[in-house]
Amino acid sequence: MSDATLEVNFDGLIGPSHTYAGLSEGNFASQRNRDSLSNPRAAALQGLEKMRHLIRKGLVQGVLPPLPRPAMDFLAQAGFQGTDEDMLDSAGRHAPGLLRAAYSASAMWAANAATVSPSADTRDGLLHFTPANLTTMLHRSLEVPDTVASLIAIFGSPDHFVVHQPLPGHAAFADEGAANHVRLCRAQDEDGVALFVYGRDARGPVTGPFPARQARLASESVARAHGLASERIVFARQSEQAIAAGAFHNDVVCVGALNTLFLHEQAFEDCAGTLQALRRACDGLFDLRPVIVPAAEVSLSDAVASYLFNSQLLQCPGEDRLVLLAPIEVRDHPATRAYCDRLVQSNGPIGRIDYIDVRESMRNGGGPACLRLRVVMTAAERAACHAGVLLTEDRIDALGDVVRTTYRDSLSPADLMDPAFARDCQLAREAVLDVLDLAELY
Ligand code: SUG
Repeated sequence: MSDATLEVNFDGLIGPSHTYAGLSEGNFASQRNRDSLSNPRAAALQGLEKMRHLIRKGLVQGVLPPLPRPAMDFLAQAGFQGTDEDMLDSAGRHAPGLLRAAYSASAMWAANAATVSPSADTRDGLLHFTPANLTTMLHRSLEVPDTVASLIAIFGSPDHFVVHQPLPGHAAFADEGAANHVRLCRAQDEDGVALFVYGRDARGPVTGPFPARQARLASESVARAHGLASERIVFARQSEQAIAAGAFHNDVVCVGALNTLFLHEQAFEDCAGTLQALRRACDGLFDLRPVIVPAAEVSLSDAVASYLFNSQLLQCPGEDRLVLLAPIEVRDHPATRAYCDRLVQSNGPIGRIDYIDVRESMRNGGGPACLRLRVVMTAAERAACHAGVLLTEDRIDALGDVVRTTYRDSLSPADLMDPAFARDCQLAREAVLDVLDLAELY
């Protein structure tokens, strides 16, 4: 194993109840595909092939398990009583929206699981996680306790890791995790600069048509808890225009890696001011390399439709320029395809685009970057985390076998009424946990 400090991508394994339930206001894909048929088996296999792709590039790849669904505790809190079957039946008849939320597989979008600060950046030299409270969307808020349990099971060693409590579950602290955070640096083991992007101030008026999911107070609280140096932090406001165009998270219009920030010119309320603040924060460490995509070349609407920026920006061994791992929708969209062809021909920091099929997730508004939580880890930290979640191709094959034998290949929200499905979901998840040596999470 390499002794270098590396970025490890932990992808959320797509769960057996992946559905198009139309649960996310302001997420156009989720709204557009509401009630269409999903294919959980294909979804999970697409996710696994993305993980395999990174391993074959020589990167370290991790996985986070799906959460227990249906969330029976939530249905009990919502007042349903009796056996599990009674509760599911009654929820389906009287509150189908709650049943959809209870079955949501939205934890697959691991970029929303937590905000992560590597040990190179924190005052105490430990690797910090703050699990996101996800207060804005009901179905996403249900992820929190089980995500905390997964993170503790994987990053439990107190000599290396701190898993904080989520922020208070109030709108003033609304937090969507790493989807609104970018870490920039010269090399992974050196001091970094943290860009925190928020959609609204705690008490700010609601002006746009859709919820701004990240509150400034949340970003500030996470930076404080992680012990980041104040001169190495920038807080930037996401543009209202971007949110209104369907960029419900900043990672739909911006992605960064090392000293490169790839962004749409309308990503921030004040693009020039944000870049100036970032240059100041990077001063003495490295030169920032922004790659700004003009609206005249790719409109916000093209960016949201294709998910150009919801790509993974990867430093691959043996390659001197970064690789953009983009969804195939970028290749199939004329404006973004043309832009990407020009991008790689230019002399900029991005040298290649790889296209990947994560269509099932895309149809719910989740691209390659949504599916992964980035954790920059030293060799000692990799050795201290739970080994079962660090993937080899053999383990991916084993997960693929579980998916092929236990996941359905067709699911509609109406199928959630089938009481047998709850048991199928539980058995599938337990088989996944066995492969990852995480039976303690049963
Ligand atoms: O929170 N979709 C997710 C997509 C999250 C994408 N993540 C990042 N951009 N990092 C969301 O809106 C839709 C579920 C449904 O409608 O069934 C959903 O939750």
